[in-house]
Amino acid sequence: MTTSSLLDRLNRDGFVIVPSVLSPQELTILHEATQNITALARAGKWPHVRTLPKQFPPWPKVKNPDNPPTEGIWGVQGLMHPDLPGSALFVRTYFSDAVVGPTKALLQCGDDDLVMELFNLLVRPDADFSLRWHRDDIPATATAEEELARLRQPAFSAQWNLALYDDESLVVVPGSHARARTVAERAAGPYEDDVPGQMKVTLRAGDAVFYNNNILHRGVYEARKERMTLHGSAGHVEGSTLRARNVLQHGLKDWVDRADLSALGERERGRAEHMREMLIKMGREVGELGFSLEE
Ligand SMILES: O=C(O)CCC(=O)C(=O)O
Repeated sequence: MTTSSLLDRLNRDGFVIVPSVLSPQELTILHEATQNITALARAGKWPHVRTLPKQFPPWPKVKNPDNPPTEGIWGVQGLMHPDLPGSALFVRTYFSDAVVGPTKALLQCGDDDLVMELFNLLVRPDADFSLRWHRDDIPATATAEEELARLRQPAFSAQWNLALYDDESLVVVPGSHARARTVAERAAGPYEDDVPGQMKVTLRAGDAVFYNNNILHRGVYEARKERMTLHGSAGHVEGSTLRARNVLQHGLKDWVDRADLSALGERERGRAEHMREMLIKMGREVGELGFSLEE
């Protein structure tokens, strides 16, 4: 797909699927790595997890193998955290051309404009679970005017899900990133299964979806269906004030300066050093901002 058709689709629908971002060989390697860290996380041996039934940050830190997360987890946080076993592979994936290429096309920028943001893993929950309808950085209590004021600003970030197994957990209302909620959407219950126009985003293993994270969306997860979906984002330097809370609420500030970039090739390393520097600068400038959404 050309750069302009990628962007046209994102602008029109609020999301765009990029097929086969990963090769079968890359998938095999990432399957093993994600299975390993998910096993650690389920066993209470990695503290940065998304615990059930909590939907939004902050999640409690869990590190106690004798008492693993009681209701289970639905995500592993901090894939580039230097203390996570095997984080070098995730660092290579996050800063690769395969991911950064579409990001630059969608943000219409070059490497020097990018800011490092989030990189987490979404996994099969231990019990069936779903997220309510939401926009990532606009609360459900917002008036139509407040929604529009935020939605009319440039997104300044590209967020993506990169599926390592076939995945259709993400449900979106196409086009809702560009307008306030309709009367029906406002009246719908938080877990309404039949919002007009809703659709599942269907990804084959290796496909990515890039989406505006203020599209109206939810997640619907089955405990019995394997899920390992890389969930990341990168920002544009011009949007750092707008993006700061959305990014820093995930706790990166505590470790980002220690992320190990040494496994990268020279070009990717230059890109990564700069993106990280931009994130650290954003953290310095904005201070503590709290959290985007309430449970
Ligand atoms: O599971 C997904 O793909 C969506 C996750 C989501 O909506 C969120 O983390 O806010």
